[in-house]
Amino acid sequence: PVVGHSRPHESAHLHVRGAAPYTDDLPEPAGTLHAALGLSPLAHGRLTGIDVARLRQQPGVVAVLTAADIAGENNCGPLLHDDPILAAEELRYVGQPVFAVIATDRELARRAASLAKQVIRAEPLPAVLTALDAHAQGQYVLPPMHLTRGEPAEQLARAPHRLQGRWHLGGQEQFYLEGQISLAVPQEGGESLLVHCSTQHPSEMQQLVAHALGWHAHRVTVQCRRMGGGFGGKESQSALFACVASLAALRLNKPVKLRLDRDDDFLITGRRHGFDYRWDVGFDDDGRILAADIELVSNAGHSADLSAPVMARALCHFDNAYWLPHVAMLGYCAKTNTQSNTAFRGFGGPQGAIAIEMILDGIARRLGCDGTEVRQRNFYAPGQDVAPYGQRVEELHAQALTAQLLASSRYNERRAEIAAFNAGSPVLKKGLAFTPVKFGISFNVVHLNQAGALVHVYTDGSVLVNHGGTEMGQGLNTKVAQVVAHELGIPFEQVRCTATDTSKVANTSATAASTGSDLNGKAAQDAARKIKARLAALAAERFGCSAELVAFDGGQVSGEGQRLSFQDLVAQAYLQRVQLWSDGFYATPGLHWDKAKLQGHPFYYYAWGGAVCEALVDTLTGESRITRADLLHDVGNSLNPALDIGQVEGGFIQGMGWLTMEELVWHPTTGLLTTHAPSTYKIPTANDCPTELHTALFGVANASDTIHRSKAVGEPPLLLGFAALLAIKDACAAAGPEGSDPPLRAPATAEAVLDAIDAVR
Ligand code: MTE
Ligand code: LUZ
Ligand code: MOS
Repeated sequence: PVVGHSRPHESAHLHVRGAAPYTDDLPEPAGTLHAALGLSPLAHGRLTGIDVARLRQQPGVVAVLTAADIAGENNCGPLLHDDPILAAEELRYVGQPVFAVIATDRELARRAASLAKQVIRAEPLPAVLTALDAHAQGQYVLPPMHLTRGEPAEQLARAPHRLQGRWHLGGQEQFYLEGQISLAVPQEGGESLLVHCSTQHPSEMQQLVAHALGWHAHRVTVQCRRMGGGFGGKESQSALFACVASLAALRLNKPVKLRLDRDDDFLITGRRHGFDYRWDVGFDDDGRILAADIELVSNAGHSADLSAPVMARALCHFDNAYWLPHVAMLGYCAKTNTQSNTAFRGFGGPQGAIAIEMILDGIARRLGCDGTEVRQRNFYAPGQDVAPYGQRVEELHAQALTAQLLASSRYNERRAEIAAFNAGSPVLKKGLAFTPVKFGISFNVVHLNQAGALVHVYTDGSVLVNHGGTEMGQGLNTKVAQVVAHELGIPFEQVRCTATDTSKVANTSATAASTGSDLNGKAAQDAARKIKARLAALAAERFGCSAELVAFDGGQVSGEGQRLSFQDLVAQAYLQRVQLWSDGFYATPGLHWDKAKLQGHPFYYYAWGGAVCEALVDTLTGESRITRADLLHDVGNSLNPALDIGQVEGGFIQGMGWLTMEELVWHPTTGLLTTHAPSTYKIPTANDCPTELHTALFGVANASDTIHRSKAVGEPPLLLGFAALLAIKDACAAAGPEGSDPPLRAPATAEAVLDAIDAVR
């Protein structure tokens, strides 16, 4: 059996040799030109002119593109049409692309583009740089969203205890190792266009490029073999670069490549939304939440992008693993003069769920009891199992998973050991924390939950698969090939996946919401099953048995004591004129969603998890590290445990990085993002990995009929990183008097840790 077994990523041997081609590694067609973007120097302004003549005189410059040169629509926004490709009248943030220079080589293009400040003429306007300022002015990209259940105000008033708070949570840069890039190549004398694009969403790129050109979609093909990471940052925001490269390529009838420098990538594109919270929670003597009232303000940036579904997911994850009988949530997407924030692993889910974790931590400290016990008392349970948005939570794994994790991590014993350590250590303090995860799987926009695949069986018995998903390092192609090999009973090596291509499978959804293998695995299985049924019918004829008795396994096809190799059967099928290729399709069943009321059944199922982290904090310098982490995560029946463990550990470290070290700083008056390179923006390295890291898979089959009863794994483990922040907070608390609740913000940088300790000392 091929499914359920660990095997390396299908390109691992190429990755480690540096031989796997990414978009920038593709051979450049003769005559390829290079584009670079000229960026707005103002956070807000009225654009009055661009000295294009001066740009044209620069060495190597072939053409200059401005908003006026866009034949179709000047928009690359995914939902609302509020995202200009190039600024037209208004400058909206420092870093906004205003013009593109096309030159004979990349360096010359970049040199000319760097004249932006000198050639852009604009009048400055007042800028709004923080979400709270925008909120105070009532400036949003979308109308506010409400989700209410029960009678929160009445129950709050009646609650024996109240906890009120405000909290700020920073955003996060995707920091994909491969930056944004597109190579647009005119075909057939400029009648059609092939775009190689590093994107999670080839179909959307195809649509947006077609709109920008004023073309029908059938003239544009978008291809992506692999990305060097996407993490949500290439779901919508690869579009601007695909559009500029395409507009330039058609204008000049030459291939045009646009590859961003890291600093420009930071300045132009958005990232995870930072959030500001205000909460008011009522609870009983045991720490059970009776009612919660919460306001969430996200920093959307200058345009809507995906801020609406991100906020919807935040609201639908505030409950995390907990029963909230009475709750009122209000979500605002603040419009600021900064990059437009977008998808990032978890898609608002982490920003929703972390709020309840901060609240529960505060409740436990107020009551003087262990945070884990308080959490366990609040878990969804039979009879208390309906999420605020109306969906029943069907698999209640939190209790069993938590019990298993607390035992394997020796949580209770270590609590006592840490208390003893802290009692004897005035400067270095340790902290311990447990947090659970419940993450809803499916796009929270129903129609996006569909996928298609094409499976070709060649006459030598080898198989080529193409599906709508994209490979960004997560191992999707490996899993889909495993599914197809399993279905046809042939060795993994006999199956290959090819580049994602809009001319093969049409109208695909983004590879996002962790649904890649759920959707494309099922679609590919559907295609393989159709071929298998035709082959089984032929084999049944040969064997003189019924088709249901024909089995495909180990490269053999057998029935009634007779057998034939898969390859021989395929060869015979070809001669009998049996169709040896097929399409496949899948649409997730049972989903419905009322987006105005935020009620329905948005998720096919939930993925569960839990983490226990131990932190060591130097209370004099504020430095911290996670010395041990124990992760237990639910992936149903794993399709490939090695890949899944990679996703769990990678997600955890990425979540930990967000909450403990990755800090974004915009200049308070100019609005320039000052942390725009690895020199100033710190992501976790191998050295930040917990000294001791134990990872295990929960191993219970998915109750829902997913592909081989597996579960999506891409995003949920990011939320395991909450335990890192709360372990640091626990260590800070140990620096203060008994029962202190340090106001630790996230990311918990050394400065944040010192501020938190100062506040309780
Ligand atoms: N893993 C790697 N190595 N690189 C990535 O860019 N993106 C994450 C996750 N894991 C990502 C990753 C995000 S944001 C999502 S939504 C899922 O992978 C998408 O892939 P899947 O649906 O196939 O899991
Ligand atoms: N919903 C969601 C979405 O849950 N996850 C996503 O990535 C997404 N992308 C676009 C629109 N809705
Ligand atoms: Mo992932 S944020 O859904 O691309």
